[in-house]
Amino acid sequence: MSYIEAKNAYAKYGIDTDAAIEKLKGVPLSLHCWQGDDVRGFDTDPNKPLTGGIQTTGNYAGRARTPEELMADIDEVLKLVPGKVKMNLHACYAIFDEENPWVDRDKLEPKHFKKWVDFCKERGLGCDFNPTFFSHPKCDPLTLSSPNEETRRFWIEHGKACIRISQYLAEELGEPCVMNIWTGDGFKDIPADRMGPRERYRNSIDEILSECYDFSKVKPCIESKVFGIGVEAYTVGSAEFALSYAVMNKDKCIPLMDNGHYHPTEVVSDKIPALLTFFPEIALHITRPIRWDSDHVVLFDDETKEIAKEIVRCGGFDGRVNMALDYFDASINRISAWTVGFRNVQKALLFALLQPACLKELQDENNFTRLMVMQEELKTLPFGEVWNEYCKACGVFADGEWFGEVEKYEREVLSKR
Ligand code: RNT
Ligand code: ZN
Repeated sequence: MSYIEAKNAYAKYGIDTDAAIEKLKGVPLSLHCWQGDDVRGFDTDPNKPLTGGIQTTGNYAGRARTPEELMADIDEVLKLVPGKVKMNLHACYAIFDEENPWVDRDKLEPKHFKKWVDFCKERGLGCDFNPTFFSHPKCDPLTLSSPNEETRRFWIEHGKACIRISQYLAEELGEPCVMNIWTGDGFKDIPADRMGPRERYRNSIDEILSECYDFSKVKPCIESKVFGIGVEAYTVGSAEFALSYAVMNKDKCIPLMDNGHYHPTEVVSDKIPALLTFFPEIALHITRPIRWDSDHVVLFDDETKEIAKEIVRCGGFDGRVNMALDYFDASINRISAWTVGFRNVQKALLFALLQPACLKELQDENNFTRLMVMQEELKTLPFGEVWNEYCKACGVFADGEWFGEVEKYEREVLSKR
């Protein structure tokens, strides 16, 4: 079937495929740099364990070990993904050299990200940012909620440094910078004090956000979590904590939901409209949890499609939803992991843009029978043709064509590392 035939098939339902393609092209999706090196970064010993309750598993060959390798790998991905890409960096990806030697996280400055700014400028990308509150000797294991004042101070200073870096990224690149605050603070076993750490966490975030920034350029987020590996009994930044913080500080920050951070029967697709009823703007980490926050590569699965539908329906394309990927698989080719996940979110968004407006009318008319029939029929319209047309419009390979490039890169570059 050709694109024209597919376009006509959709037109029968009153859906304009050309308009959907046009719309999707302009909406940014953040590409997380940490898929390329298993969340190790460049500022500490690369062989140290990943802490904070997150874990990468697998040791597929070809992990990026230096800024140059990571940038080269990202360039490969940029060739293979359609749509508007934004970079997403963690503070631990600061670049040190002779001119700017290593400093600890509390002393980081914009200049340590100058090479990333150049990288983004050359490719016309905006950039999001994250303080790194894990995998560091100063995690005791708590960070912003530590009872040790020296530890807590260190991490507050890190957070403030990251606000300044985010402001720099936003100004240099001319796109807002979403700066996400997530810590793995919590306990493996039943705590004796649940409120103390939360009060300290709140006070620490207050201090970080007292740093001067322009809220239209720097968008600090508070990401919640239910539990992590080794942090099973208690998480300081729980859902209620993070959401309450965001509600009480609406003029300074926005809530961030990661769809791996809830109980397995909860769905973020339903939480998006709930939050957007009250917040002008929210942020998302799009991932795939299997049984826990396993951070598997995002697939074109039902919940990803449902999340995309809610983003489209609730004004996500008018700047209300900041979208970012967040997963890390070290057991497969990392370029492919990045590419598959990015393409799948784009696919889900395109699929969502191809839902007809009449569905809402059917719901409002209580015509649930027809609504079900329509929703089911839409699933088998010739979506693949529209998707391939979108890839063509973005100048990237269609499905069935891009993987050869990854194999070639693996042969020529990754296998030699
Ligand atoms: C961890 C959180 C957090 C991290 C990244 C690396 O569970 O999802 O967002 O994955 O900051
Ligand atoms: Zn996340």
